Amino acid sequence: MTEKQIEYGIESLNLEFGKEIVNNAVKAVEEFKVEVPSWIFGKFGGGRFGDFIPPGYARNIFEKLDDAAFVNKLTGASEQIATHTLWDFSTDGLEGCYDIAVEVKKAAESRGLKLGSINPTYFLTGSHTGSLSSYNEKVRERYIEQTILSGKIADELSNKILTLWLPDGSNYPGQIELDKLISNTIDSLKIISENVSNSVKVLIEYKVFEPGTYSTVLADWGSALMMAQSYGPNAGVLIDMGHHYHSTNIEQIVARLINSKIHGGFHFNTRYAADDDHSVEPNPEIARIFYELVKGDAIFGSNKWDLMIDQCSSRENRIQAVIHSIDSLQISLAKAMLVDKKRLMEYQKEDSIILANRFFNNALILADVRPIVYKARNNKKLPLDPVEAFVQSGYQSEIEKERSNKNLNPVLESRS
Ligand code: RM4
Ligand code: MN
Ligand code: MN
Repeated sequence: MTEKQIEYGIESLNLEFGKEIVNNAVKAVEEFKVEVPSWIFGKFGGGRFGDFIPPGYARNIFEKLDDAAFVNKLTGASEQIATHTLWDFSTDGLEGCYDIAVEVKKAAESRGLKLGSINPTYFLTGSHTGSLSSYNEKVRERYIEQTILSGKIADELSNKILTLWLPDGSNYPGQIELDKLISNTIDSLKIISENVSNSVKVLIEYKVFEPGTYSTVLADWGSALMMAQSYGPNAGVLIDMGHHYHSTNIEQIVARLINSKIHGGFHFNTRYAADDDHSVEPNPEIARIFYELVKGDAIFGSNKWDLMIDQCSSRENRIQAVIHSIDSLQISLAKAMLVDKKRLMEYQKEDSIILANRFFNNALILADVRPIVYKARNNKKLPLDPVEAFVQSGYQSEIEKERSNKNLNPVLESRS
């Protein structure tokens, strides 16, 4: 879009939605921040793509920080980077190390970044019997210890948010008592809450399935909430887009948690691809989720949720993929900002179902909000199209060259 097109676009949106609403949408996009995951930049590949390894992948946390800093430079929206304890703060993938986290914090700051949410890693070597739910006490102890350390890192070095995702569950009916897995998890969380500072917010993630599983311990938002309640008042629920049945109404879960004043967080990725594989695309569902987040004051306000991109697909260019996600989130936010709630409520009061639906979708689906997003970027002197700016920058060929030459300490090589 040219400057002229942006201005005409804004004028036409002003005429349709009102100047104030459009201005607020521009401001919201300018201020919007989302965390990016360190693991998107790493090797994380394999699966059905065989041994495909993304060219120029970051080999350790410091190279991941370099990539994240470049993404932030182009988008101005992602100064916080989420980390995984055993991928990013460990020399052996078995134990976390506080001193490495201190070093990583410094390295992040020197690149204009901050550490975001800290994710204890429950799914690497030794997790085949689960983590916090394991019937093997030694295994439970090991993961409890890692979580307490992650809590300390969150408290002292990051944004004081600890996000827990457990792969725990069972593969066959009868393999293990379902209620035992639940009570083991509750017991582990109690020990963790006694040893993690109250200033740390703990967000518990759920996932309805894992390939090959018969049961997952934390299958849905209700299970996550139960666990959060057993942890204490600092805990809440973390929604991950890709962790649901296709038919789940995710925006309703957002509304429910906000309405009940439960601490919340959101991992953005794609719905149709199971799990956290793909980039966020601008679509009606994401726009509706943003409508709930905006309405509930969860993006900027006092009830701020922890918003993070969680994706790790390996076939596409991963830096482009994460920038694409940020772009899609900004578009969805702009759409949500266009809904005039007062007028919508009038239709609702009159029980004009179709009119309410058309009015809602006019903003969330039909409006072309690119002029809003571009104007926000213009105001911040950022490239209008950050994916294109990445392509033009030559960064990809630079990292491909540099990262194939340098000798790295194999211990610090990304294990992702
Ligand atoms: C899990 C979950 C977690 C993420 C890991 C990598 O499926 O979504 O949030 O940290 O993947
Ligand atoms: Mn997630
Ligand atoms: Mn996931």
